Amino acid sequence: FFVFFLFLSIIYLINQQIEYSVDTNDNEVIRREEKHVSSSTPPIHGKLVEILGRKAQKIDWHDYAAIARDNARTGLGEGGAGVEPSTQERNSGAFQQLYRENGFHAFISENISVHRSIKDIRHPDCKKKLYLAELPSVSIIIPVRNEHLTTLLRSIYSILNRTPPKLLTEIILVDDASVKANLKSPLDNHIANLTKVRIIRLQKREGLIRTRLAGAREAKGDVLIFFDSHIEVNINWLPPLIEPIALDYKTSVCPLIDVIKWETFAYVTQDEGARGAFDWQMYYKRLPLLPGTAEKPTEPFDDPVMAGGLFAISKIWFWELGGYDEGLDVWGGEQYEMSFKIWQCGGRLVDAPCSRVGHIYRQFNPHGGLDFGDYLSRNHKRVAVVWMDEYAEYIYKRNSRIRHVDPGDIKKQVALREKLQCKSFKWFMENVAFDLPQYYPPVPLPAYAEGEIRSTAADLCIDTKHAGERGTFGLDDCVKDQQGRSGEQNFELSWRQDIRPKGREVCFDVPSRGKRTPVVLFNCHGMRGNQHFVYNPNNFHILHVATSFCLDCDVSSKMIFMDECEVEKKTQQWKFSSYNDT
Ligand code: UD2
Ligand code: MN
Repeated sequence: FFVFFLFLSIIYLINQQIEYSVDTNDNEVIRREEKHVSSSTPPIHGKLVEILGRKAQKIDWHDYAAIARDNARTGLGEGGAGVEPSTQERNSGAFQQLYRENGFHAFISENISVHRSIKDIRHPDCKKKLYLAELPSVSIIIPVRNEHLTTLLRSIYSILNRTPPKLLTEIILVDDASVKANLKSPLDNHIANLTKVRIIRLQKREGLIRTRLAGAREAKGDVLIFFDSHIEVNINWLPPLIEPIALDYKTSVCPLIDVIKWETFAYVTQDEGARGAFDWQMYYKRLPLLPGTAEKPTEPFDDPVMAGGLFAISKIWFWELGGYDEGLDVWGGEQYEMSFKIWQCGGRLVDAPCSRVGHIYRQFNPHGGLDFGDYLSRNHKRVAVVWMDEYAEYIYKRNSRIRHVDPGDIKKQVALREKLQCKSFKWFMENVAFDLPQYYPPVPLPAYAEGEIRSTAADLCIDTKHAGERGTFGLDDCVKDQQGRSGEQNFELSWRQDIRPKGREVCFDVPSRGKRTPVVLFNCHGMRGNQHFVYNPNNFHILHVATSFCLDCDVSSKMIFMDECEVEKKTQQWKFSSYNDT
């Protein structure tokens, strides 16, 4: 018995010993995390955890010498000013060629220093903010497909000039098999002088998602930051972006995205932030900030969906989440995949308003990608099937291409969701994107009125003739058969109380109040304002609520405009094909 007791005691002591050694190990958290990381990922730095253990001393991270150098700069485009092309430049073949290749006026980039200064447009309170003295190191990953050289170089120098060197491990450019003739060797020559910048070249085109993955696999920093290849970072952008990650490695952070205008390269604000979302056709959308956010202008706020291009994530967390789905091709959908899995699998996504990064929004997508077929529908299908549960049906209802496209092999993604015990999409909709259905209802609500809008003053109908944004329009002969003619006379007074050509995302918009003010088409914002109309079936008026003016017309010139309402005026009386008064 004694021997048996001794044996039990020894077993007990050994157990205690093991537990004790685990409990007191400084790297305990890291060890636990390491277990989740696949063996193909690089070794992990212990730094994130070191920081958590230390007293959180905060410091002012501003580089005042760099700010002074920026302020002293003079020249074209400095201070983030826009540069207008001369008429001669604008008419040149090179100017137009560069626009076609890039979807922005890359020609302007040649006239601006790659070291230019930008304007500090942060909220004034950001200038006083302190951040943790110990922050993790970062690897910045930039996919590059046929980028314009000086625009790319400006992205790189803006980072090198405005990032604390001790936090910047490296900038990794990943060239997605670019085919631009004058890109490769000038880029190599430049980079040869920059110790922290390196380039990985892919043998064949992989699309931006696998290109980012290739960079992430090589990254040595604690935090991965993904950027597009046409950005400029603003003053002190990095500390606010990574502090939330130092505090909780499962928090991922987006900067506020400013606009570098595609026409002039002017650096301007978009607004003071919004919360990212989507509609049920999978278009990226923005929701207003929640009440209370504006009162704390320097504090990170929850963001349901990232825009996609610019964000920071702990390297450990990125690989725990399996990185990106490698089955996503070319462009698009990855912002949903990453956002949904961050939230559903126990993380958090925030926007840090004191971290601002400018981005050139292109006028069109110059990447092509025809070899990949309908990659966007396939990407959306993969995301919907893996992450959206029963809500995927709302997507399929709106877009049958997504319903019918084959998502390919999704076993790995499904297994990951299972392994991490990720929450349902219902949870995401109820807890994170809880106000989304208010703006983008999953089940479409009925329109107030539909069909043609016929004037009672003459046998004429409103016809937008497929005009684009900012387009004006007027009256034309009513189309008897909607299929037979080239006009666009089929409208909807939607449940949002805006008027739009059926199936399109442009709305009647009245930007000002005054006699005979024109009506233009504008991207629908769904926020009423300038796009808010109501129909009165008793006097047949179409009333613009904000101006209290009525839709009016001139029969001989076939023009339409807004004017003071007059009850008996025939030119202000309109009939929809159908009106739903419930
Ligand atoms: C937005 C995102 C972008 C990405 C995309 C959806 C922002 C500011 N930008 O589109 O990052 O999330 O939505 O997927 O949120 N590229 C390649 N290979 C390709 C195509 C593109 O490497 O086949 C590179 C390209 O050089 C650029 C980046 O990927 O650096 C993003 O492409 P983009 O700038 O054309 O996308 P964008 O801004 O329209
Ligand atoms: Mn971009």
